[in-house]
Amino acid sequence: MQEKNNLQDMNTAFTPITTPSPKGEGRDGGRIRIDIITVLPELIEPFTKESILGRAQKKGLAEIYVHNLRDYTADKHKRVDDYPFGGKAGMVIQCQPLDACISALTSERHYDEIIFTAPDGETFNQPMANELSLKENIIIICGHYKGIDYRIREHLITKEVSIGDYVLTGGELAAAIMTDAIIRVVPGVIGDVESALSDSFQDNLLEPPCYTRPAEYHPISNPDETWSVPSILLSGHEANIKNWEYEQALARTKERRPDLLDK
Ligand code: 6GU
Repeated sequence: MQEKNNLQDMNTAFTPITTPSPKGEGRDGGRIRIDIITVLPELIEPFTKESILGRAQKKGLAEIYVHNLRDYTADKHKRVDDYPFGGKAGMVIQCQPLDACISALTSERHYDEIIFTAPDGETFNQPMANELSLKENIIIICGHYKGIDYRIREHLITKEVSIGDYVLTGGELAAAIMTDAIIRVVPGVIGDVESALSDSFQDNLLEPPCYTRPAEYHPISNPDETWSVPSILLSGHEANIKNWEYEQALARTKERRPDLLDK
């Protein structure tokens, strides 16, 4: 499949050593499945049904399931957390419901990655999204409260991921961001393959500016003024346009994110 090859090239180009399927697992053209485990399914479920993620599922390119951790607790009051040993503040999610939920999933199919969202994880970026998009089945566990019992992290989690250097109240937004970034690079999800491949960060260059009609716009605050689209974009000269866009991308990257050019 042509698109698949493009994606693999992309991964090879931007991940130092890319072995998408080190043990022969991973996806071979089929759909990607992401299972999200959370105590707040109502926060994340609507997001997975809308827009590009919703369409990817309708097209059969992805499956996203959201599991309520509370459905897996053995506690008669449906509790999933308890006080931390050692007298610290906050609550900790217990082993039992997490073990039960993960076991229920892994008894049905092999998972390539069992991810835990946490501020102390490896920082999520485009190469990680590309790599995860090649997997077949992924679990993402949303962290909450003070955290989860560390034994789950030691024994069941295969990857710990943070989305940046700030602390969120829970891992749901992180899971949503990761799911979005992973699914959108699955071949066929974005109509125009080019558009996923040419994004900022795929080539370590920020995007050039873009414009749409009308070519001349008169702002409401001063209708005598004219905001014009750069004339080169109207020239119809494809090579010159490509060259201009590249120059713009390079200049914007130098100005805003010089660190990307050192990579
Ligand atoms: Cl993955 N979780 C939480 N709680 N905070 C974060 C994060 C994740 N990534 C950055 N901050």
